[in-house]
Parts: sequence; C-alpha cells; structure tokens
Amino acid sequence: MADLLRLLLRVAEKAADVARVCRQEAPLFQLLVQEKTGDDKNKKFVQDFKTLADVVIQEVIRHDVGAQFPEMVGFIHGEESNKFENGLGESVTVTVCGTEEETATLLATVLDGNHTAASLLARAIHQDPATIDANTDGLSVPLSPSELGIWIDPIDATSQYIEGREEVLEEGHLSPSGLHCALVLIGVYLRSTGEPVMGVINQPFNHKDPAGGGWRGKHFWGVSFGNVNVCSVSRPKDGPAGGRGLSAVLSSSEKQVVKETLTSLCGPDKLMYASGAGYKILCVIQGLADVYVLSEGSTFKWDSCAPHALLRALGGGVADLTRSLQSSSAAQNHQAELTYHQPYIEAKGADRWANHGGLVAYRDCSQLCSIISALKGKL
Ligand code: 2IP
Ligand code: CA
Repeated sequence: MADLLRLLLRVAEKAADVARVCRQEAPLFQLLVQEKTGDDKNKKFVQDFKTLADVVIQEVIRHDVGAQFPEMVGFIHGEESNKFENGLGESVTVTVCGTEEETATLLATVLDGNHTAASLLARAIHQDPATIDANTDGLSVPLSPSELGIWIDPIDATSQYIEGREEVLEEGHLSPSGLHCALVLIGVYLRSTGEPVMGVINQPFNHKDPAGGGWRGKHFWGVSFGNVNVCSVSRPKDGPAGGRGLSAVLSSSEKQVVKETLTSLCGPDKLMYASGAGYKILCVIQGLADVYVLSEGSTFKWDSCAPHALLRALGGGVADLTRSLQSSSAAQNHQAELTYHQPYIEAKGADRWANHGGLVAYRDCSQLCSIISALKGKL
C-alpha cells in the first residue's frame, strides 16, 4: 500500500503539472478558453479542448498506475471517456504512448493538426514530476493491489479551472471560488465492500511562487483500513467540545429549505458557500467547515472517493443524506456511508455512478447527528 500511495502522489503531481501547463502555455490556454462560435460550433470537432485536457490527465494516471500495478488494470475508472472524434470524423482513442513523439502524433489527430499544442501537451505528459516528499515510512496495510479499485477525477471544479480567477488564500479561511477550488482527485476503494481506503488530493493552484516561478501546488493524502488511520492533515484541535457552533459549507445552488434549516442550526455566520464538490470536502478535512451538506444527487463516485478516505482516516466520513434521514437511530448511521464498488442499476450512463441520495461530509459523528436531526422531515 505504501508503494501505491507513493505512486499516486507522483502521478497526481504529474497531472497537476499538465493542468498548470494547459493554463501557462499560450497555444494551450487559447484552446482552453475558446468559445466555439459560428461555423466552428457545428464543426465535427465535437469535443472541447477542456474535455481533452481532462482526458489526457486521466489517461496519464491510468497509464502509470496500470504500468506499475497490472493487477489494477480494468479497475481504474474515471469521469471521462477517452474516445474522441476529430474534424475528419475519425474516431481516436486518446492514450499515453511509449514515447513523447508518438503521444504528440496521436494528440495532433484529435487537435485537428495543431502540432504546437499537441507537442506541448505531450511534453508535459512525459515529463518526470518533482519528487513528492511524503512521510510514508513504516506505513503497512495488509491489502494487495488485486483487492483494490480506483476512481479518478482529473480536474474537479472544471468551471473554476477554466475561469481561472486568482485568489490569495488566507490561512484558516475558506475561499468560495477561484483556481484553488480545482483539484486532482484519486481515490482507492476495496473491491469487495466498496469502502474508500486511500485518497490523494492535489491542489495544482495553491499559491504563487514568490520568486515569480508561477503556480505551486499542495497535496493531501490519507489511508484508512482496519486500525491503520493516517492522514497528512492533522485533526483540528478545537473539536465540538471546544464550544464552537457548528459550521457548514454548501453549494450556492443548494435548496432554500436546506439553507434556512442550517442557518437556524449554525447561525448565519457559520454557513458558507464554495465551488467544487472535492474542494468542499477538503474544507471539512482541513477544519475550515465542520460539515458539507448536499441534498441533490449531483456528485459522483469520482468526486467523493478520495476526500472520503481522508475523512475516514480522521475519524469522520461521508454519509448518504437520504439514507441517513431514513434511518431510525443514530447508531445505524455508519451503514449510510457512501460506497464505491456498485453502480446504481436503475440509472443510465454516468448517472449510474452518481451519489444519488445527496451527502453529508463530516469529521465528527455527533455533528453528523445534529445535521440529520435538523433536516429530518424537511426534505
Ligand atoms: C463538479 C464540480 C462542481 C460541483 C459538482 C461536481 O465536478 O465539483 O463544482 O458543483 O457537484 O460534480 P458545486 O460547485 O455546485 O458543488 P466537475 O467540475 O468535475 O464537473
Ligand atoms: Ca468532478
């Protein structure tokens, strides 16, 4: 497991590099923010570049994990499909090839012959990322890669990534929107039970290098299985016993009844809004909010798997909101924890992997109970 964790930290850093390059290199950035207009809109180059950037990042992760752990091939899932159609109506499967040149040639076919963009992207894909310094010494978990599956969200909060607003993060404060909400999420789950056991989160745009070297990222990780619970983020000291009121983070598009109920429970000052499903769970992990409540089925397994593993390592979790509201006792709440191995068979396409019942992300079970009691009968 320590080997897998080190690899995931490395590939997440490579993915973050690709995400940064797409914004830093002018020929790629132009494609990223390009709005298709007029004839161009109807052209058969159906996919937007932003989707291609997502797919490229996802395939880098899939390729590197599959190369080191062949037992996991077939169990590495992501948000995007890697099949594209180019301007000539040809179907192209985007993969990472053996050499940078081969990858550039393949990408040029999807980018309708834009060799400059294809070469820049291929260079980022084949570059070795900086070594990640994570203290994983002594980490031993009795699990083998053949028991595990992976969920990848190449870029969560894509809209913030494209918009690209630069905010200066204030220590200890949540910042509702901007580039820092964009996250690379890699979650590992147990194939037999679906429980999340490892998570790596990379925030490609955490701060600007003071020496003018562009954006620097930050990574977070956690492992939770049996009695091994290790997280790179320490549990905030002033827990609920410290007498603070409960604080919650929501999507700005949350239902009015949830906003009102939580305003009464937490007080208006303790109710916050932020973009990105992954970023909102990261806020709970970091103690910037106590809970994240979502009443809609608008997140997916790839959004929640990685940060869920970190929350478990801290003694918390992510529960299905609908199921928690139905359960009669607080003790049953742990049965409502989200799992990652089974599709929702009544749905089609990506919806099969939606977190249909909404969710509550929490660090502390008593706070989960307060939220569930407050919302009972309201939804
Ligand atoms: C999205 C993204 C959105 C979020 C939505 C996710 O993923 O994180 O920001 O909505 O649930 O599925 P909101 O910000 O309202 O919480 P992606 O950007 O990968 O599509
Ligand atoms: Ca997402």
